[in-house]
Amino acid sequence: MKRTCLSILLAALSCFSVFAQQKRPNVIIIYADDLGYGDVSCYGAKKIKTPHIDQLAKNGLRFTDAHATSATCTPSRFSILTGVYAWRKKGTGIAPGNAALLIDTAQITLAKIFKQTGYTTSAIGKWHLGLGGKGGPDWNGEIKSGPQELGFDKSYIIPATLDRVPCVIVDNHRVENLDPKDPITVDYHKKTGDWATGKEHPELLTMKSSNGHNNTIINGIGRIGYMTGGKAAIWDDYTLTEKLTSQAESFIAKNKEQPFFMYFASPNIHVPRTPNKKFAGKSGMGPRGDVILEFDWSVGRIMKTLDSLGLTKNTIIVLSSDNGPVVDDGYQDEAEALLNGHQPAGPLRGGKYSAFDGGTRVPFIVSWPSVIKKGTSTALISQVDLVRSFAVFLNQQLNTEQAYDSFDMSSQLLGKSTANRPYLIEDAAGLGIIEDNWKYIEPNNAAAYDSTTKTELGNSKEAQLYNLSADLQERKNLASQYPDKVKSFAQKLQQIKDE
Ligand code: NG6
Ligand code: CA
Repeated sequence: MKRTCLSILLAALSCFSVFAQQKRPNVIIIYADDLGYGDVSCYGAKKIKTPHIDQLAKNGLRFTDAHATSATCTPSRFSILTGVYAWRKKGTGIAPGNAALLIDTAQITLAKIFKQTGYTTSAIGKWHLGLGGKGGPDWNGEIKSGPQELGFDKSYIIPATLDRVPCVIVDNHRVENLDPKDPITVDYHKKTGDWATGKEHPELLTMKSSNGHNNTIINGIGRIGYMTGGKAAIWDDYTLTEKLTSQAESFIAKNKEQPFFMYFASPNIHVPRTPNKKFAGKSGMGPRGDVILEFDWSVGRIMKTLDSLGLTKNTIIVLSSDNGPVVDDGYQDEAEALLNGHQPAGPLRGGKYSAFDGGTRVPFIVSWPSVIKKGTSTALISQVDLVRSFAVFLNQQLNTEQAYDSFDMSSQLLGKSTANRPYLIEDAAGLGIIEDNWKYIEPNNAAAYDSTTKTELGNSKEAQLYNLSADLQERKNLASQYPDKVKSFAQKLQQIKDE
């Protein structure tokens, strides 16, 4: 379903009046990694306090039914930046650290929308969308294509995840602090060089694996993938958040006079969880809780920077997460033992990797103090909608082929409407679709339960149908009672896949 020209025109006109009155707002997306619906206090967490995120919510709009497009990272990031579902393109699952760039540089992106309108744009933090052309990046040369070829004027990124090699920062097109005499080699199939692996030398580990994570040891932590070289370029796990946050602060300060767009993708709260000493032991929930505090702190730092520069009122902040929560994601960090009754997915079933709502329904807060009325919004909305919504907001024309899956939800983002998205797709092992508070999960052969992460994955060989208004927990499969609904959902899903 595509939006009509009329609706685009109307929305553009309504936003134009907002613009006419003031300078174009700065826009910051703060994107957490694996932060669950129940992990922050403004979404009901009782065992942990996230004062800065809560303050953002208090002065902004807190969405209760907002979704990442996928229950894992790479596909959600693909969608938030392109407005297209990742499952339409092969090879967009969780990417290895040496993957080639997954987004076509000809594609429209969120960054391009802003850049074309004269914004200065940056990507800071976790990337995990591949880098370089076919064959992957040249870590020792110019790393191209990447964020800068997708509309970001500046990028300062970790290539993949905290647990994937290479554990280095890529500053624009180059690895930061790389000594040319000590080149980097990365391999995801076999050992390269003589650096110890977790498998061979578990005695060298400061954080033990609970599953996988037994390839090259970097800073005492076994990672996924093998690397050697680039010693001077290797990040420090315990100060990485601080470093990335400082970059974000500098970018804001440098661009205080002109509109800017910043995609700040925090590596928190993904594994390995290595809180700075300021937060270690502070949550009482072990490293997982401590890195939630660290994430909240970095949100606070960004808010304080805006405040000190007088930018708070005219800056839109969108805070969300790339997928739902996971407790044990492959390291022995006591996350489970120290949960103390905390429910990372809040009232939802499942979590990261899951087709149940815990997989994709995530915190989503929008704040723009000079314009958006504070409150909560029940609107069903997807992160894939940001591209078209901001295009409308900035009066940019997109044809229907661009940002294909993105709907204009600008009125909902501005708090002027709580109308639901007509339907919403969730991507885990199979696809799910939500419409009018009914949810259908297509039958698939994947496991129903993952014993390593202890996640209810929501997969079944049978069709599943849930009434989310009466059964938020997705416990009662009503498929056999409503065969017509199942049929029409299955048809609709097929039609969307075929589009
Ligand atoms: C899994 C990893 C997990 C995490 C995930 C990606 C193992 C056993 N598990 O394969 O630790 O890295 O991939 O997470 O290796 S994501 O948030 O980037 O999608
Ligand atoms: Ca993630």
